[in-house]
Amino acid sequence: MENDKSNIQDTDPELYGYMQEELLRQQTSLEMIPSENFTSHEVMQALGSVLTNKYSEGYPGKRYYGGNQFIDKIESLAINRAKSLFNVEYANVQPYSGSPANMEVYLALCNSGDTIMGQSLTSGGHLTHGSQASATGKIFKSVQYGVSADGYIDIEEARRLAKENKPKLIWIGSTAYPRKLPFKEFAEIANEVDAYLAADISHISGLVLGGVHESPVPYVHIVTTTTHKTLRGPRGAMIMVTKKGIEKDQELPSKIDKSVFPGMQGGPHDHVTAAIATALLQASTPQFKEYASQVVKNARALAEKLMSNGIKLATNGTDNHLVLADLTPIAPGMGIFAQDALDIAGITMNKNTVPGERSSPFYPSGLRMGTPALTTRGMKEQEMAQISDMISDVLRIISRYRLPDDKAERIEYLRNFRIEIKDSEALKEIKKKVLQMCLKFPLYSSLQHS
Ligand code: DSN
Repeated sequence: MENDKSNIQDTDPELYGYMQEELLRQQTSLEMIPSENFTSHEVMQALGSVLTNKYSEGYPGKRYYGGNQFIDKIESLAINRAKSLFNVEYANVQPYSGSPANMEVYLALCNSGDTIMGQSLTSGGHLTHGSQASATGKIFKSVQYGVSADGYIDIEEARRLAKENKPKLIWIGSTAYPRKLPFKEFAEIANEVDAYLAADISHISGLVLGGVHESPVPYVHIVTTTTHKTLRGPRGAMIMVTKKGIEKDQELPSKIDKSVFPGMQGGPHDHVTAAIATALLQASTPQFKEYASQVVKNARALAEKLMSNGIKLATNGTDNHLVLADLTPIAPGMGIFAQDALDIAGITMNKNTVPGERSSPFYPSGLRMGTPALTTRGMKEQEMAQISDMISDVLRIISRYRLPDDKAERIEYLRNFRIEIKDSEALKEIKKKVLQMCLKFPLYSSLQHS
């Protein structure tokens, strides 16, 4: 066994070098992918701890292996904090991440071939809410609702589809939707067709705990969430059952426990469970409420300045942590050009489909951007306005490029585009401004956190 002083820097310099490069990238760029965040030293201490060594199949007090007396305390702590903070009756903190968590909900409630309903991927929903590209769209009969021309969830379409198809399970929750989620309206729909209603609040769980987005808990039976987005914890997930869920089906907690283990997973990742526990403690503080509130203020400031710079936004703004820019007025399919050029300028975000997409999911016309990570760095409305100007400048620089109609031509055209922008002096100038801003908001002093 290596001694306690051995260090990855000395024993694996190649890997250490890549890790240092990633640290530098995080420190020197503007991280605007709305599902990402910078977690705390405490969370990283838990992740980098001896808890990674243990196997703990089962649940507190009911393990298959010995030696779990302290893991039991850690998992119970995480469960109790989740129950108390979200005000739910039951919590399972073992799901490895969001997609397995959602699959575990299906496994608890549905049989293959059952009808389920969720928001379509192209209108901002998640793959696991029944997309044909996901196992959930193949195993179940999936019905998909969308958004109206104004970008808001089409509640009447969802109601009609639910009545026509009688889904067993309905999802409400999104990955690229800039507005408040209509939990109450979906509760009425689920009630009308006697469906289970699950809210996937992965993107907004930090906003819910911070009191700046309505909680789904009074309206739905089940809540799933990842723990690494606005919640700012480790990469992991939770499944919760509400009082309403227990009233509908007393067996829900035991169905979900069995579905997570042994249904889908093996041993839980105990180091992640500990990190979830400490992230939940942090999310219970007044500072976290301030953080969540600032995330939303920053997204609004970003949206307002982008719109005043002439950029079209889906729904003309935002209620939450993200903004969906619709670049169709420049040209359909501009998302990929914008994502690549912004990357060169040190601004990280992702191309995305927009409501009424005229291009394709591979070459979409939108850009999804968010404020959770920038807000963790301490940036406020003033920086958001400057960043909006930088984004607008990048879009102007690339506005002459057009996605070829001919699919074969696209690869060559994009290759040439990438060569040209790599040397763009205008983009380099923006990158300098990005760097100056990043230096004012330092992030992590090193890779080591214990
Ligand atoms: N990848 C996540 C996101 O970016 O929203 C969803 O799984």
